[in-house]
Amino acid sequence: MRKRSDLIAVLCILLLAFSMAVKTFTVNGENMEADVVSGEFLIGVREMNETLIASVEKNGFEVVKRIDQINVLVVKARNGVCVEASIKSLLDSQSIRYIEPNYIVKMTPMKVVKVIEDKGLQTSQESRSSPNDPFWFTDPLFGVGQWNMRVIDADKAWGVEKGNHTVIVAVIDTGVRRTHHDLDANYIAIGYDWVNDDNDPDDDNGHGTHVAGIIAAETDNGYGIAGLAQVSIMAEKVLNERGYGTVDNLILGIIHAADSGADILNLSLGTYEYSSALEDAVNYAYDKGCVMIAAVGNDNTDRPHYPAALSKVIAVASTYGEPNDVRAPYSNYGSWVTVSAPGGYEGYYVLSTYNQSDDAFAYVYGTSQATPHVSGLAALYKSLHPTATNKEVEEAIERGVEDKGKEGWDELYGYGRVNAYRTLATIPVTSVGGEGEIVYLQGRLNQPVYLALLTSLVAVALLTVKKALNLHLPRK
Ligand SMILES: [Ca+2]
Ligand SMILES: [Ca+2]
Ligand SMILES: [Ca+2]
Ligand SMILES: [Ca+2]
Repeated sequence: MRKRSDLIAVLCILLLAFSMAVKTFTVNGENMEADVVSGEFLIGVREMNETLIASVEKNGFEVVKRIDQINVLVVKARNGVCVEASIKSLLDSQSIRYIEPNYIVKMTPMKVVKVIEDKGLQTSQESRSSPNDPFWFTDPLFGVGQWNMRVIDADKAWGVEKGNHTVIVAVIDTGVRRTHHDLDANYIAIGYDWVNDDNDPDDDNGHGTHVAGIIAAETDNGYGIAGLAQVSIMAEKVLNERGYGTVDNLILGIIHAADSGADILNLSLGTYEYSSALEDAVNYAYDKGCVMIAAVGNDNTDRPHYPAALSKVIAVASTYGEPNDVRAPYSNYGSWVTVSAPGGYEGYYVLSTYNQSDDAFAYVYGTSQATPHVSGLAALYKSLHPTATNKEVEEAIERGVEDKGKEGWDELYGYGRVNAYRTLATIPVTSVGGEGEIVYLQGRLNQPVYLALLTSLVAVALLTVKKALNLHLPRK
């Protein structure tokens, strides 16, 4: 009897060793590992019910979270359980769609070049230059100021639209320093900290605060930098102080942002592992009307990086330089790239808000920095055309690009490098008014004012209803 149980234990350990073998793959000739949370799995079920949960628990798993919106259970193997055998037995059931490891996601690594403080650098708010933010034209270290905004014609775009606070952008990242002096006017506290399980998605890393400033730092306040869009910014903290997180928390952040009424989700993060549950979450947010924008990654490889490589997500590659920016050498590439945007490199770093103090700014580069330029542009377009669907926002961004590299779409730049002014000034939205009424607008800017007014009124009414409904939804 003893012998038989020993044999089962050995078999179990062998099976376990096999199932937990670290997956390896190659990037730039270097072997990389797919990191997972040991013993944790995501189970996609056809229909959530108590019988099913009981059967999962009977098979040796503890259900730690249930994500009803996409029918996913997050489970933990109990001590001494033969994981491989349990998974095999569960997969035999018709009611289970998939079982996958809880993968580790990482912020798209950013290189912090230098942190500075803007104390005492304020210019007069009445300054005639526009914008009047001191770092727009120049900066203390490299002297190129906000080349990244100039190259996409942000200042010309602001002549068309500066942004509207009814539009919400969710920064799904390491959190945001909400007290930063160049962010606080645009921050709204409706996000969540999934890492520490509290109501304050504060930033203990710096990455999320830098991303947030590119999208929505306060422009024309005579201080710091100019952000691309004067819209509302919320934070979902899914990455810890080192920039690491888990797929289950990323999923919860995406779903919570979508349920909180976010219009645009910025995802400067990812994993090289495909996850069905992550795709389910992206599809959920997409069906709620969210525009999702993600970084292609910084490893100069064509290996698909998720969620950027998912079809419903806009994948952003990185450029640098002025006046003729070119592909940044670290940027990933491939058939899955949608567009490119300034992410910075040697001498041309992206200057934005940082978490070290309420006056801190940092020079950084990476596809993490390219991505929020596209999120900011999506927010401006949504402000100008409040009824535009996520598909229409994406099309307007793609059609407004400046072609780079090989003619037409290519693997390095996607459709091309985004241009904020061209997207706002020349790309009409095809369906305005909703309720199946299609109004084709040619030269949106020349339309009578009342049409624009009507559109904004409808949008404000819709958002008010949306927010009123959201107030009654549970947080988790
Ligand atoms: Ca402020
Ligand atoms: Ca917190
Ligand atoms: Ca500013
Ligand atoms: Ca091209």
